[in-house]
Amino acid sequence: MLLQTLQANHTLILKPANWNPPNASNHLQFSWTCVNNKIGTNETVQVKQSLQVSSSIVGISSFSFDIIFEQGVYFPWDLNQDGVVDVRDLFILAKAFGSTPQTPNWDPRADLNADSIIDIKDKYIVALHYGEKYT
Ligand SMILES: [Ca+2]
Ligand SMILES: [Ca+2]
Repeated sequence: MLLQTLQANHTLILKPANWNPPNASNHLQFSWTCVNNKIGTNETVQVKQSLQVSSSIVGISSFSFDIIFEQGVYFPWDLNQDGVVDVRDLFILAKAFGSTPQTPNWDPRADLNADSIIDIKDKYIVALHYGEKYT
C-alpha cells in the first residue's frame, strides 16, 4: 500500500475501529510497518499491514473492521515520542552527545538539526521545548 503525506513534520497513524463482531478485536491484532515514522511533504512510503489471528479464537466465522487513517503531529525534539519533552529526552541526547553516524553511540533521533553530529545545537533545540506536553 502506498501512502502520500499531508504535511511536513507529520506522521500517518493507522488504527482499527468498528470491529464486527466487537469481540473479534480480542482475537485479532492489526499492525502495520512505518509506525511513528515522520513523512515529508509529497513523500510516498510503502506500508505493510498485518493481521494476526490468536490461536484461542472460537465462535467467529467472519469479521470486519475499518482502518482509520489519521494525521499525527510529529515533534522531533520529543526524542522518545512519549508526548512530553523532559529529562528522558535529555538522557537520550546525553547518551549520544558528541557522536556521529560513525560512532557506536550515534542516535539519529537526537540529531535534530540534521548535521550528522549530536552537539550543543541539538541540545539547544530540546531545551527550547523543555517541559512542553503534546496530546
Ligand atoms: Ca519525550
Ligand atoms: Ca546535530
